[in-house]
Order: sequence, then C-alpha cells, then structure tokens
Amino acid sequence: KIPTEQWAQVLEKTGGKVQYKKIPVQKPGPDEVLINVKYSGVCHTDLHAVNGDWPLDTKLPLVGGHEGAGVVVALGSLVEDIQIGDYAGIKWINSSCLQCSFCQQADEPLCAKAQMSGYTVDGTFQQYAIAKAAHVARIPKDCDLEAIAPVLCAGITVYKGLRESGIRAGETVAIVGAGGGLGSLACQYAKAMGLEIIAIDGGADKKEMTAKLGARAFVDFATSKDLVSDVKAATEDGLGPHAAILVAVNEKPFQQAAEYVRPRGTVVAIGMPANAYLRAPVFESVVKMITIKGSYVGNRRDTAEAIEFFRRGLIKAPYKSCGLSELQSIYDMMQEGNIAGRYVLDTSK
Ligand code: 8ID
Ligand code: ZN
Repeated sequence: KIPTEQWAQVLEKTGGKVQYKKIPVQKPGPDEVLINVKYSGVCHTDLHAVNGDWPLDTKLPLVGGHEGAGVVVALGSLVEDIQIGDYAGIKWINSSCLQCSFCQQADEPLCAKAQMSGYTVDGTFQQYAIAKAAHVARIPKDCDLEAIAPVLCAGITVYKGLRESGIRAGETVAIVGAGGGLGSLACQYAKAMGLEIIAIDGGADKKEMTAKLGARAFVDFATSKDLVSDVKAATEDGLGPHAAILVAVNEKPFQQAAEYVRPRGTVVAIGMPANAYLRAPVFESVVKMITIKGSYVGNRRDTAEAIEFFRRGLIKAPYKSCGLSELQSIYDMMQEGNIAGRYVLDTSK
C-alpha cells in the first residue's frame, strides 16, 4: 500500500542545507509512473543545484537526486508498457516532449521542454518519486538495485561521453577526475570497451582505486610539475591519449586537455564547474586537428546500453552505502573533494 507521507531531503533555499523531513507522496499524471525509490546515488550535480552554481534556477523547495533505482508502484491511466512491480530507474531526464526535432532524433536531452529530476522537478532523495513512463529506465530483475543506482546518471553519462569521443578499442583515453563518481564509472566503461586508461586525479586513495578499476597509469594533478608532459609520457608512444574525458569539478583541466591529446584527438567536456571556460591554443588545435565538444547525459537508448553493460557484470564500480538521512554530510565531504567513487543512499534509513 502506498503511504500518504514519506521521508525526503528538502532544500528550501539555494545555498542552504537540506532538511530531512516528512512530505506528502504525489500522484502520477496520466503518462507518468510512481516509483518507490529504494536507493539513490549522490551526484555532484545535486551539490551544484544546492550551491546555485549554474546559470539555471532550480525549483524551490527542491527534492534533489537523479540516480534513483526502485520499484514501480503506480501507473498513470495511459501507461501500458511498464508494470507495477517492475524494477525501474529515475534518471536526470525526467521527461521530454518526444515531438520536437531533437526528440525525433533521439536527442532528448536537447529538448527545450525537458524536465530534469532533482532540478526542475522533484527527484530521488525521497521514498516515492515520479517520472514520465517513456523516460523511466528499465532495469532487469537480475540487477542489484543498490549497485546499479550510480549507473543511472554517472554510468549513462560517461558511456555516452566515451561514445561521443569516437575512440576505438585499443586506443588510449585520459579520464580527468577519474577518482570521483563519474570518473570511477568511466574507468569501468572504458575498460569494458577495450581502452587503455590514464587516470588523472589527486591523492593516494584515488590512485589505488583507479588502478583497481583498470587504469594503466595515474597522473596526480596536485603533485605533477608539468601535467601536460606527464600525461603524454604516460602513453606508449609519448604522443598523448586519443581522447580526454573531462569529469573534474575544476576549471584548470578544461584548459589543459587540448594540449595533451594527440593529433586528431578529441576533448569531451562533461564536468560543469561553476563559471568555467574551456581554453585551447589555436595554433596547436589547428595543426593537430583537435576536436573539442560537450556531452550531456544520454538518451533512452544510451540508458538501455549502459544498463546492459552492468547486467553483464562488466561494471563493478565501488560505492559506499549510507542512509537518506545522512545526505548533508555527504555534500560536506563532496564539497571538499574527499569522496573516492560514489555514495548511494538507502531511502529506508
Ligand atoms: O551530462 C553531463 N555532462 C553530466 C552528468 C552528470 C554529472 C555532468 N556531470 C558533472 C557534475 O555536475 C560535475 O560537475 O560532472 C562533474 C563530476 O561529477 P561527479 O563525478 O559526481 O563529481 P565528484 O564525485 O565530486 O568527482 C570529481 C572529481 O574531480 C577531481 C576530484 O578530485 C574528484 O575526484 N578533480 C578536481 I575537483 N580537480 C581536478 C583536477 N584538476 C580533478 N581531477 C583531475 N584534475
Ligand atoms: Zn548526475
């Protein structure tokens, strides 16, 4: 039976602290489903929303969260292709119009009417959350709901970013911010895709973790005297990686990557530090024919593919478990850059 009240983490004011309290359970609209969120990952995007880092306002009061894995408990009157009891996931794209030219080409994240979970609509830091049925991630019954939660944003996003880079099996990718949430998933997807990995991040914990996840080399941004030459030197032939996947929350690496990717190399910006700019030397970018691009989450097909890698047992990223009630302390650790991998919240605690 669906309760009328539930536990949630609510942000009343941008820049404030989240409050753990009881709020009403909402009812799904005709084309929506209600999901009993069992677990939700905590993404740095949720912290950007709290801090008001981006030039886009959130709804307020806001229930954040967009990596929610759970069970379908109610269906809108028009919903036919998912059943009560199915495993499902709420991801960043909560809904889109499915009619505009972007949606028609399966670029749903680019839809002007897209709603974002935990940003423009309430997300997964509550026990019952709503999304448009067409956009809900289908999760096979043999998947562990806690372990799969980080796939629903971090996994989909880095899988898409690796695909957007055009990199092929056997080539080398630099993962910048490799020790964080997206970075740890990126290491696993890159390994599963047959890529050589150079991990870039700071500190012994992250070095050890990324080595376990399959990275061949580690460059420490905090201690390297010349990061550009250290990254090049970490490749077999010294020419630099074929692609750089930027998932750090700091402007500096967005201004270095174009210098160490090899000729024809691709720089993919995914992380979104506040007020940051990409920068590249024009001369070298031209004569090396460098590509620089952004990559934003993934569509429904990317979602299904990223989940399928997980289902096959190829994605084993480390996560730490804690209760929904502890969210503020996770934000405090994240703000300091002290989390190796991802935290996943259990909504029953
Ligand atoms: O669709 C998208 N483009 C998308 C989707 C999901 C998340 C974008 N994001 C964005 C988030 O909003 C955030 O800006 O990706 C970024 C990374 O999210 P995350 O992985 O959840 O953050 P984290 O766990 O805090 O990891 C960040 C890592 O960056 C490292 C930190 O040490 C940490 O491990 N880092 C920093 I800060 N500065 C670095 C530097 N100079 C660095 N790593 C290398 N070099
Ligand atoms: Zn996210």
